[in-house]
Amino acid sequence: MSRLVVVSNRVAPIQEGEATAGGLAAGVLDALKQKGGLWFGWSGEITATSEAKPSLERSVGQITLFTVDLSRKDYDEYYRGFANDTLWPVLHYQIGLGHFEWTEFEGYRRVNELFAESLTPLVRADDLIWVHDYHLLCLADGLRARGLTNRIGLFLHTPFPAPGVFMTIPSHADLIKAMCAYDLVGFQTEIDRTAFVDYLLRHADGVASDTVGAVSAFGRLVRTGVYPIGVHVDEVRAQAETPVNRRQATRMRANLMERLILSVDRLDYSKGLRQRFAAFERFLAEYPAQHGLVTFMQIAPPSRSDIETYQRIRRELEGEAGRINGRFAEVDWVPLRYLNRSFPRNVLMPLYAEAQACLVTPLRDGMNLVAKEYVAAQDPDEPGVLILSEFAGAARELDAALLVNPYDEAGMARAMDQALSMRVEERQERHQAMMKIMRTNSLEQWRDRFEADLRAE
Ligand code: GDG
Repeated sequence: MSRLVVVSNRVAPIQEGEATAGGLAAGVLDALKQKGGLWFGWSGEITATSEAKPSLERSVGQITLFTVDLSRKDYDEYYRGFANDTLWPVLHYQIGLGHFEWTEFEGYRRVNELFAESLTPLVRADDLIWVHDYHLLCLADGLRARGLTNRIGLFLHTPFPAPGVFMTIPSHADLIKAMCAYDLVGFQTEIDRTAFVDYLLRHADGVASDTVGAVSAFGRLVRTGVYPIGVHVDEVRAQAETPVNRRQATRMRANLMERLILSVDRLDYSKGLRQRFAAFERFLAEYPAQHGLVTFMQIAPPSRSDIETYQRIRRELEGEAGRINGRFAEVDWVPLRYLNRSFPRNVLMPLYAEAQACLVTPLRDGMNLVAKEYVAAQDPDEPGVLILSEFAGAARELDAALLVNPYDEAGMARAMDQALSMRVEERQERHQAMMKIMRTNSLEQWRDRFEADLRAE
C-alpha cells in the first residue's frame, strides 16, 4: 500500500508524551502512528534565510519527520501575518479582527512554494499526500506546478465561512483557485463543506459533478467531504482514571469549592473567553445561592503571543478576572481561577473527570476537542454536564449537551445553573447519547475515512 505523507505547518513540538496545546497534533500523530509514513513541516526555527533544503528532524517509531526553517521575513508575513492575522479571524467569522496586506499574502504564497519545493524530492510516485489546515491552502498548487500527479488531499481543521465572509479577504479568488488543485478537500461539518461548494458554484463558475460532493472548477475536479475529527474515548477515560493521575487531580480539587465548572482553551479570541467570563459574572449576580459553593476554573495556555490581537485578549481577560473576583470574592472563596499556562495531559484528563460542568463556548470553532475529551473523561455513573456553543463544530454531533449561544450571557448563566442542578438520570442519559456518537465518529474513523476517500478513484 502507498505511503502516507502528512504536511502541516508545524512538526517539531509534537512528541509523544509531551504536552501540546493543539488538536491537530493529536490527530496527525495518530494518523501516522499505526501505518507509518513521512511528516513534513516547519521546524519552528527562524533563521537568516529560508532555504528549500529539508532536513531529517528525527524518526519516531515508523514516522520520519522532515522540516524546513523559515526566515524572519517569511515567518512574519506567512505565519504571523496572513495565516494568523488574516485567515484565522476571517475563517472564524471575526471579520473586524482581520488585517490584510498584499505583501503578507505574497509571503504566504512564497512559503507554500518553499514547502512545495522542499517536499517534491521526498515524494514517491504512489505516495498519498495529506495536507492539514489553513496555513497550506496553496500547497497542492505548488506541487502540481512541479509535476506531481499524486493524490493530494486537504483537511481544514477550522470552519470555512459563508462566501460573503470569505470574500472579505482581498485575495479570496487566488486562494480558492489554489484550493482546487487538491483532489479532495475535507471539512469538519456539512455547514463548512456547503459554504465552500457554494463559493465554487456561485463565484468561481464551478459546475456540480455527478459524483456526490464533487465540483468541476478551474479545469479540475475537486471532491469534498465531511470528516468530523474525534478523540480516543477509551484512552481519555483511562488517563482520567489512572490512580497516579487521579491523586494529583484530587489534590487540586481539594482546594476548590464543592462544585467545579471547568474550561480549557488555547488563549484565542475565537474561543469566546471574554463572553464566557461575562456570563459567569452574570451567573454570580443572578444565582446568589451558588456563592461560596462554586469555582469556575479557566485554563488558558497562551498561544500566538507575538500577535497584537492575542496580546490584547490576554490583557483584557487578566483585567476581567481580577474585576470579577474583586466584586464577588469572600475571604474564604475565590469564584474564578484563571490559569494562564498549560498542564500535562495526565493532569488535565482527571481534572475533566472532577468537574461537574465544562463550559465550551467558542464564538466559532472547527470542531473543539476539549468538548469531546470532557465527555470521554466522565464516570458514566456520575457524569458531569457539557455546556457547548452551538457554533462549535462539535455541536453538530453532541446535541445532547446543553447547547448555548455564546453571545447570550443570560442564556449561558442559566445553563450553568441548570448544569449544576441536573439530576443524575438526565446526566447519564445525555452522556450515553454523546458517547454513542463519539464512538462512531472516532479518531480512527476520521483518519480512515479521509484516507480511503483520498485513495478512491
Ligand atoms: C484546531 C481547531 C479542532 C489545551 N490546553 C492544554 C492542552 N490542550 C489540548 C486539549 C485539546 C487541544 O489542546 C485543543 O484542541 P481544540 O480542538 O479544542 O482546539 P484548537 O487548538 O483550536 O484546534 C479545532 C482541532 O484543530 C482539531 O481538528 O477541533 O476546532 O481550532 O486536545 O486537550 N493539552 C495539554 N495541556 C494544556 O494545558 N496537554
